[in-house]
Amino acid sequence: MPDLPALAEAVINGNRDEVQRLTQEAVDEGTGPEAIVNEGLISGMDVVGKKFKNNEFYVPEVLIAARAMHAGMDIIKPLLAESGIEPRGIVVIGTAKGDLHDIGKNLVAMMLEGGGYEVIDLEVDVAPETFVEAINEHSPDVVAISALLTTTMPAMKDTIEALAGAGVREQVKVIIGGAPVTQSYADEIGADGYAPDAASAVDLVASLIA
Ligand code: B1M
Repeated sequence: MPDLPALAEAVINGNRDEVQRLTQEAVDEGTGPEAIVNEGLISGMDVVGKKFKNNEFYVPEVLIAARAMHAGMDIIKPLLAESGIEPRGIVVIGTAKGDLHDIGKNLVAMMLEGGGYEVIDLEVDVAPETFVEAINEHSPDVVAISALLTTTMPAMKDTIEALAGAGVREQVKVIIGGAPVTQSYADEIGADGYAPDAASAVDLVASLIA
């Protein structure tokens, strides 16, 4: 029997070698990739997200757990592709134009990947037209924009307007976040949602594309 609870525990503890070993063991024993992802890797990241929300875990622990989760995903990804299992959704993410802060955005991206979503990361300083191009290229369910500067928050509004101008606004849900961002700002600029932290962003995406 593959030990998927132990795999989840190894993710929570950020033990990359153990995650690799237990993932490979489960594959060798014939466990389906979906079970390994859902009952091992995602289940572990789920706990990490909850601990982060409750201030039991801080940024370094989340980054280390995400790195461990990725080590398992590297083994599973080719198998998922072969078995034709679809991701829960596709999210295009980036920081707003002019903004170079990427630590929070990376956390959100990693938690989303840990939650079973395919994430297309446009990195930092992403122009509104680049978001439009990414929608046309990847057909995502959600566009996620992060901003850490009050001066780059207006670029989130510009992005939403650019999506509308290009006729793709109705194809996607737009979520925003970052330290200076609020729910009322999201309402003001017509975003579909706001999340205060990375774990809440995963819940938000799930609720928006359910
Ligand atoms: Co900058 N910086 N910085 N900085 N920096 C801040 C943000 C600042 C608050 C510092 C300060 O003055 N006290 C201030 C902004 C003031 C403001 O506008 N209100 C500031 C400034 C002014 C600047 C520069 C202008 C400084 C200068 O050059 N004069 C400059 C701007 C560069 C640019 O972007 N164009 C600048 C540069 C930098 C560094 C490059 C040195 C570095 C960034 C390195 C990097 O990201 N690779 C940096 C850093 C590290 C910070 C602080 C110290 C930390 C930010 C961080 O990573 N936090 C920050 C001060 C502080 O916060 N103590 C500061 C940890 C991260 C996990 O949190 O990003 O909030 P956060 O993400 C959270 C949530 O917000 C949420 O989830 C995450 C985890 O739960 N979240 C989302 C984030 N994105 C989300 C998206 C979502 C949902 C949730 O959905 C889409």
